[in-house]
Amino acid sequence: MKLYYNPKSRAAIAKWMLDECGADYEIVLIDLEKREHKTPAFLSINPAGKLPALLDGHQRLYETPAICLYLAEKFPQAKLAPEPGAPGRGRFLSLMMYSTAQLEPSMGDSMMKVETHPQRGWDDFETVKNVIEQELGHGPYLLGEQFTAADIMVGSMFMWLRLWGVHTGRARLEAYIDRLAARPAAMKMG
Ligand SMILES: N[C@@H](CCC(=O)N[C@@H](CS)C(=O)NCC(=O)O)C(=O)O
Repeated sequence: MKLYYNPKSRAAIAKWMLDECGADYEIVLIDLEKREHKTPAFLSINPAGKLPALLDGHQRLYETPAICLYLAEKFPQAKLAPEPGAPGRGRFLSLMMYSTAQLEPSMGDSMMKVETHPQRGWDDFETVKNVIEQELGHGPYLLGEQFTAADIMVGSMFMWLRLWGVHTGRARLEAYIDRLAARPAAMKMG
């Protein structure tokens, strides 16, 4: 497998997932300043011209949650997703999508200090934090004792926030981020 990567990009999330899977993979470093992500060769892998992208034989993948779901299926022994039909599977899939459909844009609005318009499909960041806190419950992870790809997708957003010096203002979320950051394979950014 080849991961198209730059440490200052969301590809760090896909790398975290690969490392939690114990996968054997090659890094293809993409220089964003040189716009290597807009070359015909890269666009033939991800037509959107964005990182991350993953190549696995003839399979090409883009969009971080799709990459994480693919890897969770490919490495079932890593137990990074509840199996189809297992309790928690529906909540797991929902959280995977929620991470990019609501958490990420609401965090973006908050960072850029722009008003959130819920008719666009996501709520303001405080409301989204309420949802994540509720889903986390007493944890330690979103699915209880089982660490999953949903923690990678959701947790990585809060880890970026922390890197930018912003705290959630929620003790339970901060303790959750500490727990994730302490994992040996945890996302390394920048
Ligand atoms: N929704 C996409 C977002 C990908 C994305 O925006 N990647 C950024 C890096 S973090 C990128 O490649 N930006 C370069 C560009 O858009 O030109 C995902 O999760 O994979």
